[in-house]
Amino acid sequence: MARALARCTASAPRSVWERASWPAWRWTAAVSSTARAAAQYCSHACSAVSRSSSLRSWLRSVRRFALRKTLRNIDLAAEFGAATYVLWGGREGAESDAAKDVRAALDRYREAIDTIAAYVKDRGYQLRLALEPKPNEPRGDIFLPTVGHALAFIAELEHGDIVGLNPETGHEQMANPNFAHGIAQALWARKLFHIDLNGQRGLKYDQDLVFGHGDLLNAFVLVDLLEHGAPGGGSAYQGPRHFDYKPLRVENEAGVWECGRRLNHPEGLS
Ligand SMILES: [Mn+2]
Repeated sequence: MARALARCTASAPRSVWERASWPAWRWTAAVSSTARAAAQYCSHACSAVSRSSSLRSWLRSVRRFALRKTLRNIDLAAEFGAATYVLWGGREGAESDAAKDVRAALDRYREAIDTIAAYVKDRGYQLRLALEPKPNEPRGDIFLPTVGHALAFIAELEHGDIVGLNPETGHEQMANPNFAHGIAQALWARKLFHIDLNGQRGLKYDQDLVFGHGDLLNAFVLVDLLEHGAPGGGSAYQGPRHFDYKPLRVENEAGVWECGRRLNHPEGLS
């Protein structure tokens, strides 16, 4: 089963790609410890048929292919005991403003997400879906570019009760809104299902730096918000804290794991 999951993500970018060679025990440990299944859109991102888009494709055959692949991946996520299924729509966008009818694209995406959510409910899976917004890269412009756009989209869903957000620090800061404010609004809407913490230095490509790099003051306020509910006080977030960053040590696989170990035990940094 682990090999099947590895195959599903074998075409994924960056660190997910590197995980394709993991043994079964490491897959199981990684998925269960982060309570996160491999993001389905990662598995579509490099597929030739998804070049223009997948769940929002103009071609019904591509949409059906993407949906079937996603539902198989949902089955795997449930089998691994994942609590959250992240959807990052990396290929869902455009380079030309006149190329696509955005309203039709949103109709198709709504139909796809509602179908996936209904499937999760029908099968009795204890899974929630978490959309991960990003403004651009790999597409010139990606649909649902920010936390605010995604929240507005979720409000239009039939099964929006199990659909929420997985915001990523760098993705928001690539578009320059205040990340801590966006997270506060997601909490306010009870839609913060998962969070990807990393670092970004302003308006440029997706840097995936270590959390705290870039806007350190905003990172401080964010931690205060998540852990202490500041400035109102009280615990504000009980969900997973996921560090989605590019490891600094990539000389070999051991270096990647050492980087993660030191993030969890910063007192051991030297
Ligand atoms: Mn992410």
